[in-house]
Amino acid sequence: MTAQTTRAYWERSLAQLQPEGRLFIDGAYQPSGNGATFSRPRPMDGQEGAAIARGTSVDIDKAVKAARRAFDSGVWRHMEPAERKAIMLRWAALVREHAEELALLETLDVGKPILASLNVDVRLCADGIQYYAEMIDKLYDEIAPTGPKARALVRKVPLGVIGAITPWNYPLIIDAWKLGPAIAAGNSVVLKPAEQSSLSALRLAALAHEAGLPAGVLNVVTGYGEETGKPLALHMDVDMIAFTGSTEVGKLIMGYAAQSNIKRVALELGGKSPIVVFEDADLDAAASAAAWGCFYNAGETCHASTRLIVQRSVQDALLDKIEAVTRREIALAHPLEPAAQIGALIEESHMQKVLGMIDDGVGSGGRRVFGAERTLSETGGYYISPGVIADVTNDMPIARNEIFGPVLVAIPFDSEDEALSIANDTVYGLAGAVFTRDMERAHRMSEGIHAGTVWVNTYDMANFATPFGGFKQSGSGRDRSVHAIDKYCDYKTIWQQFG
Ligand code: TXE
Repeated sequence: MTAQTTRAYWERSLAQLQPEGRLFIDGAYQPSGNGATFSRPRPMDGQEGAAIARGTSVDIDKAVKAARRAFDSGVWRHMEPAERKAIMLRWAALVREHAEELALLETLDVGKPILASLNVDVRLCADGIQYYAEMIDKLYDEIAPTGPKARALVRKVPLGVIGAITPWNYPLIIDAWKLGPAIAAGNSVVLKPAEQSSLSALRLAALAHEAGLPAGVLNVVTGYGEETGKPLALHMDVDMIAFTGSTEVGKLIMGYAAQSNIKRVALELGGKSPIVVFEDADLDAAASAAAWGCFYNAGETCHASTRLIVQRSVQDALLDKIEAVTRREIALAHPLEPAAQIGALIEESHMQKVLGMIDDGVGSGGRRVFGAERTLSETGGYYISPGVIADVTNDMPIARNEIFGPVLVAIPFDSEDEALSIANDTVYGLAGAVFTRDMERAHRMSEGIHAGTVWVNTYDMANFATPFGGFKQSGSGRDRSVHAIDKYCDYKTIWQQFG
């Protein structure tokens, strides 16, 4: 490897980077049908970013046709499983080979620290593709119990053309969560990345092609949600939409599916995840988990630990420890600074929205314990310091709405029943955590918190073997794990009569 430890190294690498902004359809880069492009300010410094093709319904239609052709031809789904696996493994290897380039593209688009992009986002993207590659030659179909004169084969078959609509907070990781299982199962995909983060998706598709994925199996159409995501979700020849994004747009996606061809829909949406800390907990561990759980990725994480529900007797001690951990460990800096632990927010309008929510919280009786203020404005970028607002009640907007910034709210409680009821008093159900040394209480609370993932005395542990997704308005369907394959397949029964 190289001198990844200096900012100058990354500045030089960035200066040499030539991002590709055209669409990727049917195995080749191409401009949008009408030649239009768009660009946006870079989160790290507000300078104008790369020109990106501004797709429309015409481009979506072209990409869907290419995907359908590839699917119908059987060029991918009927290829020998061992060969398909080898291609996807090569793809994962190419992602690792191009790790620095992909990390720079990600940091350029999202404003996250370069070493986080490199060591977390790119790594998990490659790991995700590899995980599903390795499943390809290990999936068996079933034979149903029948009488001796007949045989019923229960085949798990790919759905066809999948539309994947992804967000900007973890573009490479979430793309891999969708593309890995969808493509491993034999489908073709049209990927519509968020307009804020197109670059890594385009490069990912080109690398897939370089690895040997046949043309048309993976297509990328960049552009705005209304202009590309909507026609994709309304398309009559798309069999499923796999979406990660806001609950608001998730509801629209369900509507589009209903208005068009009843395509399947899998949704991974917002969260307002509770982290419940009892007075008998290891407060140092709880403080570290609460701070990192909420502030990592500048709080732009759907399962961030945004509501600290803390037993009143230890509230002050815990808040002191959270402040100390944050100041000691969670350095906010320019994303090309290797020491940065968190970087910029995605765009100015989002930063203003987060600042507005903080003001509203403080104006409605919340107390700013530390941070939660605009900072580094001289860079031209969009930075908010990680911080805590205490004395919050669960009915305040700052406790109910997803902030998607580095802001933790603290809500005190007195009894276990009250803690559980506050934890579950949310429209979301993505994740949650409990900190206590009493294992019976840990068991009761982890069963009681209504969320797709509950952590006990930790936060944000994950690997590809564990499903990820939510209950309630956090969505439906699961990413990651062997189960994710299921949502990109359906069962088909074939009866054979003998004699
Ligand atoms: O999300 P959108 P935004 C939450 C978070 C954030 C808020 C808004 O609270 O502050 O959502 O973010 C595409 N038809 N999350 O506005 O709009 C869009 O182009 C079809 C949580 O960026 O939901 C992008 O590709 N597609 C979340 C994707 O939807 C449409 C991650 C997500 O964008 C569309 C991101 C339409 N009408 C935001 N409108 C998480 N679960 O992690 C937009 N899109």
